Amino acid sequence: MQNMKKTLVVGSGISGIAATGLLEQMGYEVILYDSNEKQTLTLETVKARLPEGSRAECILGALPEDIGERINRVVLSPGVPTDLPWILELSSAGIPVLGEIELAYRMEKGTVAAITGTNGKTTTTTLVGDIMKAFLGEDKVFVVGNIGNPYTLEVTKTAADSVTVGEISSFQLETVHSFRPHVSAILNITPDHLNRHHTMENYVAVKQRIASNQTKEDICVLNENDPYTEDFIGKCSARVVLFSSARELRDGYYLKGDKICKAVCGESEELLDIHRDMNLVGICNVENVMAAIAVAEGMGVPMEIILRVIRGFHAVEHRIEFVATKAGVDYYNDSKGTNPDAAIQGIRAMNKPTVLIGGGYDKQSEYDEWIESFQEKVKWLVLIGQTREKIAECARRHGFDRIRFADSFEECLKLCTQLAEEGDAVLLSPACASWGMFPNYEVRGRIFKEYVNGL
Ligand code: UMA
Repeated sequence: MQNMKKTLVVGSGISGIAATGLLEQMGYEVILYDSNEKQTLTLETVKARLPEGSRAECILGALPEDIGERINRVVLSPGVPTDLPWILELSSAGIPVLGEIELAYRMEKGTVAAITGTNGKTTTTTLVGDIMKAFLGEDKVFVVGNIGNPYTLEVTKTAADSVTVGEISSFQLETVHSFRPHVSAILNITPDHLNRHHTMENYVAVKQRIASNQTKEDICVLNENDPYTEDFIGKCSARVVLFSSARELRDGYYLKGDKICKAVCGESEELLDIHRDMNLVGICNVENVMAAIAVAEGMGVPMEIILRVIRGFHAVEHRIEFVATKAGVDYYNDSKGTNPDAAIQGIRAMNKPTVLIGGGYDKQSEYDEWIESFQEKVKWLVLIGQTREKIAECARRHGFDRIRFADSFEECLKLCTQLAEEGDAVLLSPACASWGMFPNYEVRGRIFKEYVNGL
């Protein structure tokens, strides 16, 4: 009887679809469920996302009452809160609830490095991935997780000599149980996702789960200059390796003047000059680079390879890409922010008052969550394109009215330079596709960069 029960996969986004594919490949039967809160899905659209040949049963909306009788396991997508009443009910009925990351990890054959933190995860993960590829070869390294590539999509390709580098969000850490990276890193912890985790204490505890199965044979890289990660130093079960952008360390990686140094028992050596040897800017990127060095060394990569990759590493083009500082204003190109979710990440990455460029082609998106993420950070919203009225109307509904319209991209860029004051940032992260004004987002981003560099 037990064998006839199915796995309930919750969420039909990229994680849920990939998890369904993996489970079916392993011979399990799947019910793919999406509560479809936003009312944007139909059964046909969900079925069209399924891997070819999938026999998964799809359910949208409300779950049938007898669901507990029909399943023996629940696999959650990261975006699904773990404290929904029906999940708690299934869990207290003895049905195991695990996340997509945990499901994949149980099939992992190689070694895992995992990176979490409120900011800098994607840059650090990408950099560690590049370093590992330079060391082991492209086909032996899998870069997965919150970065946008579900772990369940890649894990069957892993082997004893492969390495998986995971960007792991707090959402994903909520549902890991046996996940044990050989090297983990917590880059920093600042208030975020509190609507999901409710308190800062919960959020910090969830981040620390990245190391909860580690032992002294493993390594946990921590930011010595962050109160929450610093507090974890004495409590972490792994061997701790520190980095600091604020002070010299006796052991670990630190910034001294313009140099990134490494110290072992008080003996220190210079590794990099942050201006000459790095193409990334900002102290947060110095921290990301130090963390990446620590993770890669922990994974056994020779320093010479690590430094070579760092020297050639550039920010991902069009993704929160720093362009230049002009008249004290930092300009960022996030032209790849073509939907509200991606554009929310762009706003999150800003740490100063921001003049934001939004609008473009109408993909029938809802802009509420994007506008809510403005909080105190966005000081002006300059709108272009087909969606500008719709976005402006949505912004006003949310109490945001510092809005300006521009009829062309050129007019918009001029307006931004007028509105931005010294110490501000200008961010192109439109939450819309570029079509109608540009052939694609790359062209939009390049025109933005040319304009900024010409200022
Ligand atoms: N859904 C339900 N019930 C719910 C909530 C959602 O059925 O209670 C359904 C939605 O209707 C939707 C689906 O779940 O159809 C979406 O699932 P998801 O939100 O887990 O999204 P995925 O497409 O699977 O993408 C997820 C991550 N999304 C989130 O954590 C919100 C992606 O991170 C990640 O790249 C991907 O898995 C692969 O691992 C995005 C993100 O915004 C980039 N992450 C947050 C961040 O970086 O701050 C944590």
